[in-house]
Amino acid sequence: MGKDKEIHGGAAERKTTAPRGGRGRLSAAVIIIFMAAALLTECHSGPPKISIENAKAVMSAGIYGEAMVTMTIKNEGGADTLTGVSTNIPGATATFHIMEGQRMAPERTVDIPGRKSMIFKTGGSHVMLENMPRSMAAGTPFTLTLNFAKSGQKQIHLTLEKTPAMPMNM
Ligand SMILES: [Cu+2]
Repeated sequence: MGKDKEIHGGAAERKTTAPRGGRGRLSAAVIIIFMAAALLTECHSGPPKISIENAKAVMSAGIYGEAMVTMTIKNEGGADTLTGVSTNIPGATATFHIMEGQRMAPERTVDIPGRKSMIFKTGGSHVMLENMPRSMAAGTPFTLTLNFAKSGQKQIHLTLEKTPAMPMNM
C-alpha cells in the first residue's frame, strides 16, 4: 500500500505552472528542453542487451492450473519494453502481473530500464500462467516466450515446479 503509486506516478505527473504572457519564449524554452532531452537519451540508449537469468515456474498452492514465473531480466544495454508473453502449454494463458498493494493486477507492457537488472518475483512483477491443463504436473517442461519491442523474442525453457512446502525469501 502506498507503494503502488510509484509504478504509475513519477516525474511525468509534475506540472509546470508558467506565468501567462511569455508564450513565445516559453515554447522556445520547451523546444530547447526537448532537444536536450533527445540528445541525452541518445547517449544513454543504444540497443538493449537482454539476458534472462534464474527463471523459475512454480505452481500455485491454492489455485488449480496456475503457476507463477519469476526471473531476473538483465539488461546491459539501452532501455526496452516487454510487449507480450506467451507459452506453448496448450490452452494456457500467460500474463504480466504487477502488485497493486496486496493484489495482483494484469499489465499489458512492462518497461525494462537500461543498464539494470529487473527482478520478477513473488510479491512483485511476475508472469502468471493460468488455465493450464491437467496434464501439466510438476516436472513437465514447457517454453515461455517473451516479446521485447526492440530485442524481439526471447524463449525461456522451464520445468514446472511444485509449490515449496515453506515459502522461501518472500
Ligand atoms: Cu500473479
